[in-house]
Parts: sequence; structure tokens; C-alpha cells
Amino acid sequence: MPEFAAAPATLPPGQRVYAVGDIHGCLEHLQAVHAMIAADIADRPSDNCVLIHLGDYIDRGPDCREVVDLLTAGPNVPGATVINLMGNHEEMMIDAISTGRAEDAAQWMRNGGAESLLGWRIGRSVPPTLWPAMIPFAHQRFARDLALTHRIGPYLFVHAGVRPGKALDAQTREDLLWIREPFLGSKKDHGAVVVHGHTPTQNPVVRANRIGIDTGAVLGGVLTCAILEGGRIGFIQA
Ligand SMILES: [Mn+2]
Repeated sequence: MPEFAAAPATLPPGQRVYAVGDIHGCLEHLQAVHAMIAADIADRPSDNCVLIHLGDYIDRGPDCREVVDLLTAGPNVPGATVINLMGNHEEMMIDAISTGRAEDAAQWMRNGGAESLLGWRIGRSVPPTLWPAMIPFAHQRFARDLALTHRIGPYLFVHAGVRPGKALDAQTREDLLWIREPFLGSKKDHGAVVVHGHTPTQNPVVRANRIGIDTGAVLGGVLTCAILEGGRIGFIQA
């Protein structure tokens, strides 16, 4: 059983959340974390388990297509309802294949898009205009249909964070997917404890107003899953 510590907020009784940080094509890490979550649920059954992936499934890492395949099919975690959120890398992919602007394709390439394209057998010499026809439609639809945020009780789950001082329902897509400062250093109450990825740190960060769980799996770190239950927080890492 994972070790638990005091969390910055309390979920209603019976509710358990597993939140997974930035994956970036690290299929083996993801499969290992899913197996540990499945084992935890088998060990400590609960009627209301939600598994949330915080975005950035693709780019930079080795198995981007396989990660999207796995999330499209649904992970093998019996007993959990799965929510997949959008990351800025999924947004870059969508823009690169839908706006027709060379600048959007270039932006994606600057941020590790080539590794994703290789997963779809799209070499560096293939022009961006051909990408939409070569990426499986199910994968394009998966990326487009991702939610920006998910709220459970006192927690808001989102890829990057929120703009401090702005109401949660007035946040921009840009901030939710991309923000670093002034969110990371802010001590303000955001109206919910924000559970996010996007900015890698060696260890998970737990503060009064936010929980950061991007531990840089693609940079040689581990993939982190935060477990929230009652007033406690625990971690699974692989
Ligand atoms: Mn990100």
C-alpha cells in the first residue's frame, strides 16, 4: 500500500482520484503505473475511483503512437473511470494538422513533434500538408476531444495551471495549457487546489494551492501518479 501524507484539501468520503503526470511517449512507464494503480484498486477496492491523465501524451519520447493507442482503447485499470485532459503538446499537434499554417507545423517540430510523426511512420521529408491524411483519424479525434479541465470536489485538474487572480471559469485555453509563472510561485487561493503537470521537477510538489506531478519521465525521471483520498495524498511512481 502506498504511503500517505496530509493533502491540501479533502475529498468527499468514498471518492478516490489517481492523477498521472506528463507521459511524452513513455509507454513502459505508463504501463507500469497503470499496473500499480490496478493493483492498488484490487488491494483496496473503492466504488468511486477516477483515473485522470493530465495531458502531454506525445512528443519527445520513444512510443508516442503506442501511448495514444493505449489511451484511445482505454487503459487496463478495472474499476476506474478514465478522464483524459489535453496538454499543450496535443494542442500543438492539432494546430499543426488543422490550421494549414507553416508556422504551426514548425512550432510543433521545435517541441518534439518529429518523434510523434515517426511513430505514425511520417518521415522528416513529408510536407505538413500530408500529415492529416497519414495520422489515424481515431488519434486525431482523440486529441481534439480532450477536455481542458476536470473538477472533483476541492480539486481542479488541468495540464499547466491557472492564471492567479482570475476566476476559474474565466481562464483562457492558453493559460490552462501553457502557464508557468506567475502560477507556480503564486500563494493565492485559486478557488480550488490545482493538480497539474507541464513543469518538470525532480519530486512532486505539494503546496496549499497546487500539486505539481510532472516528474520528467521523458527526461530520465519517473512517471508520477498522485492518489487523492479523503484528506490524504499518496504517490505511485515508475
Ligand atoms: Mn506541457
